Amino acid sequence: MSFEWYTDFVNENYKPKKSDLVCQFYFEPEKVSVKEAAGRIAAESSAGTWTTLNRVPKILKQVMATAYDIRNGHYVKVAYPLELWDEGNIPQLLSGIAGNIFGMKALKNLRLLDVSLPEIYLRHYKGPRHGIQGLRKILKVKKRPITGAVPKPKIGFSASEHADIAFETWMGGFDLTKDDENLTSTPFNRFEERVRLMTKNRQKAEKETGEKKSALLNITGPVEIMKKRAKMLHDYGWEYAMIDVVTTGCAGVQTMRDVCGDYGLAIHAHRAMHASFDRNPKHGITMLFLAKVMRAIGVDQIHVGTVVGKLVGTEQEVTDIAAEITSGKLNEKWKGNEFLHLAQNWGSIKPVLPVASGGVHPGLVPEILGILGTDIGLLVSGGIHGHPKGTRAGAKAAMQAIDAFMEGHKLEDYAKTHTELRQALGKWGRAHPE
Ligand code: CAP
Ligand code: MG
Repeated sequence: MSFEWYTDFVNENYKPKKSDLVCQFYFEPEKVSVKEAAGRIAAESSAGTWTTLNRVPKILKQVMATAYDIRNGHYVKVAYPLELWDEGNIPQLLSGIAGNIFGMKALKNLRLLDVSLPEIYLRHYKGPRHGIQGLRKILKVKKRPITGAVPKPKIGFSASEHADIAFETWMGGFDLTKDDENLTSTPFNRFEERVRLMTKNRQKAEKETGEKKSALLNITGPVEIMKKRAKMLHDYGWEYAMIDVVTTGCAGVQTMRDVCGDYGLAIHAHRAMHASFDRNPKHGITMLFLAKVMRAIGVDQIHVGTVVGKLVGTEQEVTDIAAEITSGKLNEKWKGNEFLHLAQNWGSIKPVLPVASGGVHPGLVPEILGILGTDIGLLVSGGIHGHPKGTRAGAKAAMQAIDAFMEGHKLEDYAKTHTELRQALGKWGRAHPE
């Protein structure tokens, strides 16, 4: 049974205002018409509900979203008036455009593909504190990918073992070491002790290599704890803080953008739990959308995928996310009937460094850099610690693979004169860990 006013939220020829925030959805109606399904999406994510009402606000028309540009019976844009939004409040935005609508019985599937944030809305967000150029300045790395590694296995080492593995990673030529997403402060590896020991080992590695070294130490936790941990990182001279941005939630990340910003700390965004809502191609929220929200909030680097490694993400998805977080301006893009992204003008919001990680080893470096370019962060973790000669040799092998790519050499040729790389190829070849 169709309900009276859902289709009041549909105007197929609507021309969005400059101040409208626009979302692109994919949807599959269940027992209602395409038009009514589109109307329900716009209504239930703005001012509507399932029945007519006796009393409505005077400004109702001003706060009603409009569904328009319906394509192939499955794609619809929804334009949201600016009046709907609490400036600078991402949780409120998500409660609107990514809230109840995913649970409507009238839809078999619903996927939020992308959002276009108007300048007048975006101006309430800080964006990255440092951005790509700022990170390169911190690490004194001009052109090649910024490299990093997580001690593996991901958890179980004591703070001093962790700091020793970090030292080996730095001595192998890497810029960064990183805590794993599930390592914060455990009985066998307390955050505070880890920070102290890492600080000592960093100084030693910088002295011995003459290179700048840093680390992505995981401060994830309740906000007050994150604030304390960020202060400690600042007090011990670190340049980054790592946050599991999905499990922390946007409110926590927004608060920590302010706190870390005041300390001059760059934010490394790990996206653990993202695949629980972005993997199903017909339902949920895309990683592209999540990455855009995190750019607006202001993380400095975020995981985007590798295409060829152990975790999901097609070449189209991964390269579109990378383009979205690094570009100043993008135009709307469809590939045939397939929607890719909405137009977006990022204005003065800095670019975010795309991070490729997950099953990476030296043999995969040419493919990944071939797909994503070299202006990325490259995390090679199991892929260095699993090297036949250990962590330091593994890091050297990965750096050699990067040099080979930067200088235009074929990996196998370069390996003839570079032992560690030859040993790595001996173990993994160019295998795609799946
Ligand atoms: C990679 C990793 C990262 C994933 C995250 C892991 O380790 O530390 O958390 O890359 O996924 O725990 O699996 P390996 P994504 O290099 O040893 O595989 O980058 O897709 O967000
Ligand atoms: Mg991990």
